[in-house]
Amino acid sequence: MSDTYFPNVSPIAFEGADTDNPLAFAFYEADRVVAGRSMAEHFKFAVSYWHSFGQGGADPFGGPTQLRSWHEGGDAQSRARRKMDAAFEFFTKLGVPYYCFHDYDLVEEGATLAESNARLAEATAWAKEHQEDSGVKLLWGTANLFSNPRYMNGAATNPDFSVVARAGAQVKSAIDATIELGGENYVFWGGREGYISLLNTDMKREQEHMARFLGMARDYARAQGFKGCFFIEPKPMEPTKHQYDYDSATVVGFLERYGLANDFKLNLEVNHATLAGHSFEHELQVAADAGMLGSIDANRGDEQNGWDTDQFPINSFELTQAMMVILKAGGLAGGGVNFDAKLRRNSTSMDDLFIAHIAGMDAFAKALVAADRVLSSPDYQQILQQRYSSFDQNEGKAFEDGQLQLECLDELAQESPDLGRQSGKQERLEQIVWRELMRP
Ligand code: XUL
Ligand code: CO
Repeated sequence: MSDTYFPNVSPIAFEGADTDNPLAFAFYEADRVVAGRSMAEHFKFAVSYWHSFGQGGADPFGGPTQLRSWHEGGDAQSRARRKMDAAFEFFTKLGVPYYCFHDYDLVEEGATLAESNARLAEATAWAKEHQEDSGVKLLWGTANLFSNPRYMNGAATNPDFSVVARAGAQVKSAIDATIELGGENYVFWGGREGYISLLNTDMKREQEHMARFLGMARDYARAQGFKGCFFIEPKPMEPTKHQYDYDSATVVGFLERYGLANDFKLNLEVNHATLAGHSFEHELQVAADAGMLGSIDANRGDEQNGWDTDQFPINSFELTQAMMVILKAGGLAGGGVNFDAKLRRNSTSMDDLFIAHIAGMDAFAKALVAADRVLSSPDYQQILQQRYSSFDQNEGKAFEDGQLQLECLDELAQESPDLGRQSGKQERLEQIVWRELMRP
């Protein structure tokens, strides 16, 4: 293992709940079996290339603060090479099995499409070697269809066909790179796919273009032998005022409407859910109920503002409720847990990057154990079973089976005694979740 970029950090070990060592896991134990699978298998943790190795710390009022040696000196490909060496040293020391990238995280975009493609092909070859040496795998690849000014009016939904074609070329190369690296999934996040003003927007036509574009990408990848899943990552806004992939329910409807539901699932991000006015577990549940719960982008927002702050996840009470949905759904379909999270602007030291990921992995591990205990708790099961029990027999069952007409409901209501006001037991359920989380 190389020791060039993080010389003061040894491979991160599990030390147990009593550890005082910030560079050790307190709860995440890769091989520990919970609900029939190891923690490593449940989560398939991935580090995001962009937040962790890109130019970090910039905000609308000032430039980057997290200055790293791989951002400086040499030509573009030498910077890309050093960045990748640093990234794989980090993945290996942290002990994560996966990483995720956009095409132009691996390399800087060139002056022409041909130059960008050549750079990407070269970096793909380096990544392949690194993957073979380290055993780290690619959870998903994607194309950055939002940073370049050419995408200011959208990529797949741009009103100018020449931009749509350019976006297609970029997706083709990003799919090629993903396949070459054995990527298990391919992601579409449409940050510029939406509108700023309806006055200049033909929404129906743009959405049809988006569906056509996604179908073409799917057909190309399948023809190249790609067996993985395609994920759409919903987000309601930011950077565009209104994005077409608003939330889980919107995307499920879109995929079904355009015949894409067999190949596409959802990649759900915590802070995107909260921007849409939903809890994360709501978004997970909508996807799970549609059989489309594919992957998650782990992070958290800030309770006091409405931005996509992409902070590292730390709230195990909320994560427990998310893990309950994931466990009940039988796990993530093909995906994993990608830390789409960034350090705060003033967290500038190298160990901050390790600590942020370690704390996030620990928070998930604690939540998984608690979620499994809640789901197996007789009290929890009984409260839920009891709540819907009137549909398990007699007229309630006949209603579910479609055997009653509205007149029957009228008759039953006439005969029925006083209507039940059965407690929803929310506080008791929260107590169960909290106690299971606190239990050692
Ligand atoms: C942006 C976001 C993206 C996607 C990949 O909010 O989440 O980084 O995850 O394009
Ligand atoms: Co994301």
